[in-house]
Amino acid sequence: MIASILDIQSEVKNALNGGLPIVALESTIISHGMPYPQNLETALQVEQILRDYGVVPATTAVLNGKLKVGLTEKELVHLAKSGQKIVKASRRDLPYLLSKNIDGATTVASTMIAAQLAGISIMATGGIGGVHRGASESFDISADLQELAHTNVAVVCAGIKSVLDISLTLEYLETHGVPVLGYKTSELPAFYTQKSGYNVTYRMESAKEIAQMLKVKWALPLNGGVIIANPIPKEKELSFEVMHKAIEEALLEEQKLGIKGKESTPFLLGKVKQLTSGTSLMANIELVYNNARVAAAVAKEYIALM
Ligand code: PSU
Ligand code: MN
Repeated sequence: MIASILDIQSEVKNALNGGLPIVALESTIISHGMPYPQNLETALQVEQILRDYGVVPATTAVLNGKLKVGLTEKELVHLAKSGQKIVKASRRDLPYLLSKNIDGATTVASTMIAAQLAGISIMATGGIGGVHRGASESFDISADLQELAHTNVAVVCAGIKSVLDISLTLEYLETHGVPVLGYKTSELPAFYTQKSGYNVTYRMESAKEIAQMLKVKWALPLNGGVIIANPIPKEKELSFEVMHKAIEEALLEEQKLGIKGKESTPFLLGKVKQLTSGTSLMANIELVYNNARVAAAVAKEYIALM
């Protein structure tokens, strides 16, 4: 049954059979996280960065009734050009979209699901979803966190965006046994900035150390994901004050407009981009590239231990 739903592209299949390193990539960031054509350029460039490191990219999406692992350039163009018209597909959306033949862009949660089904242990993204500010009223907690609680995929990201409640997100992750590793940092990065004011669970100095820890975790097996927080490069980061102001303004606007649920994250990202006159988009692109590099290194070290 699964074989008729899961569609692993031949390059990825060959890599799996040959024991080559693979990194999974999400597609909500393409359809909902960035405007066209920057989204397409970024999606293609991330794949290229992985290839330059000798790692096979596996971008995931729901297309034509299949959960696809590894996309063609044509499929990436489709996701990039269709933008918001493509359904943002998290865990709850997968069965509906797949049974109805409706295309969907995978979030971190559904990318982890696809990756685990395919046998891929590492994925890269920009930022993960988390506990939203005001969650005690709205109950808005991203399904990404539940997925991290039980699906065995390590997610390289640039930390936790301060549109979210970083403190509550870290508490949630602790409760569910999800380690938050800092790649060469003791402080959790906050997406656009290197600093957040919060500590990671453990600082790691190398991809090898991280790979060794992943191996031990899943050997036990302690099921669930791991966050590998990789700070945006110093020269690319945005000013904390400018970001703080833009985020506060975006949150106010969101409240005024009554935007909730799955529209929240794309709205906040778009608004922040508008308020920072596009510099946040440039930073977002750079941090994704940076995450691809670390994910590539971890994937190579991890496969070497298998
Ligand atoms: N953060 C970003 N850009 C994104 C997302 C998060 O900076 O595009 C996307 C990811 O796909 C993430 C999803 O998994 O938003 C989380 O959405 P929600 O909060 O609705 O679960
Ligand atoms: Mn949500």
